[in-house]
Amino acid sequence: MLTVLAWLCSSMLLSVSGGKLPEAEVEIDVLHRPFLCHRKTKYGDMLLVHHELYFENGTMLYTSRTDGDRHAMWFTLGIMEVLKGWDKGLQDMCSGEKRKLVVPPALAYGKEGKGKIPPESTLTFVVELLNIKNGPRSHESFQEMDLNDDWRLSMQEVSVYLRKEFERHGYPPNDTLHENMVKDIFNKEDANKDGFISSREFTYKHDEL
Ligand SMILES: *[C@@H]1O[C@H](CO)[C@@H](O)[C@H](O)[C@H]1NC(C)=O
Ligand SMILES: *[C@@H]1O[C@H](CO)[C@@H](O)[C@H](O)[C@H]1NC(C)=O
Ligand SMILES: [Ca+2]
Ligand SMILES: [Ca+2]
Repeated sequence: MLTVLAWLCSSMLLSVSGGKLPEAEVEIDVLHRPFLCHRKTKYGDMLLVHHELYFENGTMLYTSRTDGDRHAMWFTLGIMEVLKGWDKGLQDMCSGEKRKLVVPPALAYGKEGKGKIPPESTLTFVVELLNIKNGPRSHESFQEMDLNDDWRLSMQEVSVYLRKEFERHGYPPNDTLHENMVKDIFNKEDANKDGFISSREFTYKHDEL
């Protein structure tokens, strides 16, 4: 349930604001490139990854592989759902590819640090990309949701889509939950309150990275 909620909420409901990014760069080292590459990641795509996190001194702080594959994570690229260093460092990547990213503090946890991560830490991530999907804000997703092709989404269409997504992820449908989510989505996304989400309202806005 958490995965689906995170997936829907973060990607459908997130609105992004923010200013210019600092000049800092991510150092990218490709550790493995698969032989076949049908598609490369771009902003707005959903990525499924495994990752490890190391301090500058080489100590590992985190690995998503502790319980087999359970902690692989989906996120949307380019909308600051993850560290800026990831948004910058995981573009043009193939499924099956593995990268080492050296992320300066300005693109990670900055002057503050976070939890066990001290202030001004440069972090090293080893990220393996397992899967790529069309982002929820893509043209393809809109078309998939817009069942009657009138270029706007009704509450009914969003509801049908939610139900399908839940089923696809192996969760039983829950009308109460879906109704609440639809309401929430329309509150945030139906900017002109005409009861429909237009393709313009749907298309997510992100700052230039
Ligand atoms: C490596 O750096 C981290 C963060 O500064 C620190 O917590 C850890 O104790 C260090 N490990 C070693 C072996 O020095
Ligand atoms: C359905 O969702 C509602 C609201 O989130 C929750 O309170 C309820 O327990 C759920 N019902 C089932 C059968 O999972
Ligand atoms: Ca429609
Ligand atoms: Ca509208």
